[in-house]
Amino acid sequence: MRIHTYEKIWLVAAMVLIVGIIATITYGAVGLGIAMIDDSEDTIDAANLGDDERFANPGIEQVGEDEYEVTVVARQFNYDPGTDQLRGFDPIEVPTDSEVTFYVTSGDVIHSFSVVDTNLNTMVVPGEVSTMTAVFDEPGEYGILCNEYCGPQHHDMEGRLVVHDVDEFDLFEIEAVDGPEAVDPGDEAAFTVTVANERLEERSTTVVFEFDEQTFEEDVTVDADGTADVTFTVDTDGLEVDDYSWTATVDDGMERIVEESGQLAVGEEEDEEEE
Ligand SMILES: [Cu+2]
Repeated sequence: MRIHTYEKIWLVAAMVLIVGIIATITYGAVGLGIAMIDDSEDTIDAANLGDDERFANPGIEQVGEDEYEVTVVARQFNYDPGTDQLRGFDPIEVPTDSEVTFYVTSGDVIHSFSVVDTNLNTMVVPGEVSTMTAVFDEPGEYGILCNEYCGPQHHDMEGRLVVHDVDEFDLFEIEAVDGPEAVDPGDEAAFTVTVANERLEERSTTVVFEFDEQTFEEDVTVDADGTADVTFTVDTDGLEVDDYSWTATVDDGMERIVEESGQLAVGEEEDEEEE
């Protein structure tokens, strides 16, 4: 049988197209390493995330020299962390030039976690943990959106991802503030602020302590994954009998607000009783 040359060209072109389509689909499904949520990992109890080891305190953790893990809980209609500070959450903050793995789960219904202008995009299913890894080359800011309809305020479900230069990326926490609850007028009161450095390298920061109208500042260097104490002595001289508030803040250039506050009662002067 004689086949016309044009017919042969069209046959070959059609075969190439078919093979190409199959190859593309196979590569997309297997080659990119995109995993579907499946039964290989245990499910978690979406109704009791407070008891879950990973999701009880969602946030960022440094797990290796250039490796970080971010745990995020999506709920109607916010991301913790992620959603605006006005709604009581911190933004998600990550460093550049590091491998950042996101673990996202839901505390109620199906949501999604989509980082705008990137290819980070996953469904978030109650009971399942969605995992994605990314490396950010440049500092910057991205929006986070939920693109699965999840209820009446679905359109309000958004968040923010802030990428900081890795050299300026600090993870300080105030572990405790130790001080008196009450003093006599005119007495001094000493407050010891315990600062924890959650980076796996030595870091420096400034601790600010405010009491009434007095402001104190002290620089402190904290060992890798360690803590340091800073003591501030406030003077109640000239203060009337009243309750005064104090605030301890760590300024680490990040957007998370690291703060503790409390009250000091400056009481009536009492005669010392000997026992
Ligand atoms: Cu949602």
